[in-house]
Amino acid sequence: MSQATFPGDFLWGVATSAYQIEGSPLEDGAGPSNWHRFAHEPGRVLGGDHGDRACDHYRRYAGDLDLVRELGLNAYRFSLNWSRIRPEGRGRRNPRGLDFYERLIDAVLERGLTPFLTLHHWDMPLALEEAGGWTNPDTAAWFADYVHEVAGRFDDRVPYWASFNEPWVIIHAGLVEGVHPPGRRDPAEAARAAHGLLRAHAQADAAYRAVGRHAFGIVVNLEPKYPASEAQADLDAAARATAYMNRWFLEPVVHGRYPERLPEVFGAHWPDFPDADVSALRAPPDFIGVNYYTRAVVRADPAAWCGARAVPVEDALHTDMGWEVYPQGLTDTLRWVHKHFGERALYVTENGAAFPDGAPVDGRVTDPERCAYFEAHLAAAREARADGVDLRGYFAWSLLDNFEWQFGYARRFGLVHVDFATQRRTLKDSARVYARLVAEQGVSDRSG
Ligand code: IFM
Repeated sequence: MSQATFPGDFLWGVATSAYQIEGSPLEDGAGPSNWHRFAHEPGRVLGGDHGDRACDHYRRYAGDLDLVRELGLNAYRFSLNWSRIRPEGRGRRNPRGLDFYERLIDAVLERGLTPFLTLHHWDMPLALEEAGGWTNPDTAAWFADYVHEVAGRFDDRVPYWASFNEPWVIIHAGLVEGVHPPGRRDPAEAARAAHGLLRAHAQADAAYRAVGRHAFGIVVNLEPKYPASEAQADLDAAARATAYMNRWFLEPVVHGRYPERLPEVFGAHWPDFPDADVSALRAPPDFIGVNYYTRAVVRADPAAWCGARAVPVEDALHTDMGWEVYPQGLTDTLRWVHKHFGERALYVTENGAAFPDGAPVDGRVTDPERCAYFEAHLAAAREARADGVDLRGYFAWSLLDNFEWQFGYARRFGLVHVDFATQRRTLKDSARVYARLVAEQGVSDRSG
């Protein structure tokens, strides 16, 4: 890919999230989050890992942002830990939490980077989870109150605001699979919690717009579902899986309705939401952030969730997460969002791959699969733009190797290798490749 095909004001960045990199979760008056407690429960996270230290970004953020700058990028996506700002999630404020994010945002700006802020990337104040989490009807207002406060403080410096990162994962992993907090398997509770989360998005949208003047949107993880055959049963299975994973959050937010096939997925567990409650979920975002990693090929199977079973794709490269590398899926996904959810600004807010990198040798980490991954996915993004998709930015996941949730530190997604014992950072080859691909596009920073 040698020709410039992205405009000069395209955002080229890396993405991170608070619990995965910050460490120091209780520092400076912060309250515990649900993830803090969950990770400390025996058996929840591989190897008993937790985010107490993580990448120590809470202290090392300046050096980490220097790396982003050194790579020639012009944007940085990160999230706030709500529990630093409101230790109990509501009521009492903790000014030192806001001060940390002020230092962080100013450091982002000082390096000519555009801040892209996520308000909720999975870590919820523990007190709120204990009060019922997203199923508590008051949680939406508490979230909106927190959003109002941080928007009032930072909107003069932050042009991009995302309410949630991957709401589907919050609900599916937390309440269907039970592998994230609150760690239960209860489909009826999942449907109610998703509804509460969507109410929170709508209320946060209103709270933001009362004080903010910039772009407010949402970030979803999308995985195109391809039917394993043209048989009607497989086509239906793919449609159900699409409704569940790809439409569940976008349809209410953009169109004020649930996907037609969603009640079919939940069967008797689907609550009878009044029409007015569902249409009130509509809060059209200024942008949609798309997190893309892989695809699924599905076959009808009445015994499987959604009546759809993912079939393994042989002869394809798979990452350390077991995810097939399938760049065409990114083009297809961006086209699909553009077609079904309107001509609004899209950002690839996450894209990347975990591979079992070795330790640095002579200051170098060779990760050819990840280099190839980024080359192919940037080409796929370019193809979507050529088709008329209004794609305005791309963020690689992730800047640093970090705490990969239930897999702890055993899955490495970073462009930068982290030695967790010494906290030494080493650029991987993929960081240099990504930097070169971006440089070829003629990137411009905030100053020019
Ligand atoms: O690490 C996660 C991130 O927090 C959300 N999106 C997917 C990434 C890789 O699993």
